[in-house]
Amino acid sequence: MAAPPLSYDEISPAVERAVQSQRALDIHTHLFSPEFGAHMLWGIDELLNYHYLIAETLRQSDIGVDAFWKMNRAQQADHIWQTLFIENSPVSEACRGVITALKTLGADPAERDLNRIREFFADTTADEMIDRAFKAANIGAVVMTNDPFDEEEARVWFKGRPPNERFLPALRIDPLLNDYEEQALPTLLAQGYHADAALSKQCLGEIRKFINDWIDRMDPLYMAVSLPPDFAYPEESIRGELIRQCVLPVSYFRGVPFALMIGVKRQVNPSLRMAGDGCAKADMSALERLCAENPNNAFLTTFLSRENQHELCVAARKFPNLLVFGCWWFMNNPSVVEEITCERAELLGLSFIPQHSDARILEQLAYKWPHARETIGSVLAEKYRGLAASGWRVSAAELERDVHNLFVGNFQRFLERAS
Ligand code: RAT
Ligand code: ZN
Repeated sequence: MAAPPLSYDEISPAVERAVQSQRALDIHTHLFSPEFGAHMLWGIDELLNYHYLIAETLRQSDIGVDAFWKMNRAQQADHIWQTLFIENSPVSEACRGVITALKTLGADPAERDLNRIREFFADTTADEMIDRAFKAANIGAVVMTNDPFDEEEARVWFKGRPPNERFLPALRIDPLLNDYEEQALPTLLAQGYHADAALSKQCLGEIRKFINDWIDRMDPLYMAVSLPPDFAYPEESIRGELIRQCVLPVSYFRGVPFALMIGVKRQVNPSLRMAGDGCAKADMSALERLCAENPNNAFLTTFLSRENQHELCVAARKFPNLLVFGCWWFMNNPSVVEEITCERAELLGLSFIPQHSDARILEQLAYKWPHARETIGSVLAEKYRGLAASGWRVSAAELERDVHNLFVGNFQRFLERAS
């Protein structure tokens, strides 16, 4: 017998329960497992030194950029804390995130005593913090961002795939597609591939082999690239050629989806280093052409500009081989997440992935997921209440099914179909 439908008043608490209790798969982060040594970032000083917070600090503090970069990590953390949390109220999303993370993980942010908070972190091992952060976020696994062009990281992979079921690989190929001659070519040569600057026929074969070899080595869930707002496709450029002749065929034959993260303007202010990137509206037709010309390829995508979000939903309606994911970076603010999630639900039903964390520092999981669940839960509750008002009542089991699909199932099915 079918489960009884929920009454109107039961809908919101039932959605809340389903959203809170569903274990998520975090499909894009910059986290690393302990096997990657110093790549794994965790602890209070790292949490404060998040590049989102560095940009905010340098707007408010009297010291200049150069003086900031001359400080050591702990001094920088002190300065960020003093500027953003003591001399001002920490209302930005990235600041509030630190507060939520501290509270969720068991430190007391209300005391405002950074040294006491440091003591709390000093008593915890990395493995314990992984357990705590994953539990606080209610996630089963995170997908890393794995760069075969990073020498130190590559060294870990050459020793063999770390057998860690909570940290899953994604093959990131930004240097290949965004800076072929300066960044990718030297690495290709150093790793023994007969590549050249002219992209000869032999070179293209070698690059396909490079991608294939790294897929063998990593067994990644997908391969990914971040792209500028002026990304065009097709295009007579190194990037255009490499996508057409190398990435798309390998992605198709190996059944490894290609993720395009579009709209980042790298280094708008280089003096801010990693905090110096910006964003702008991109041309949706590049993605539309990719999907239309390659109906048997699987594409994941997210855009960085708010101005692209509505047309992205419209594009996704046209292409079953396109799966939209997350509210990326500058989009990951409650007001924008609410707007985008609403827009997606209205145009795509439940056939999207509402969020990934993009966490760089382990403890960020303990705020990014709770914040995301809060907003996604309230948008979904409103949608189900609207349905009820129109005469359709869902059961608790149906709600759980839907939330499972959003947080895990849609991605898993997409990967299965691609493979
Ligand atoms: O969100 C971020 O931390 C950015 O710095 C980027 O790393 C971005 O998410 C990316 O994947 O390029
Ligand atoms: Zn990212």
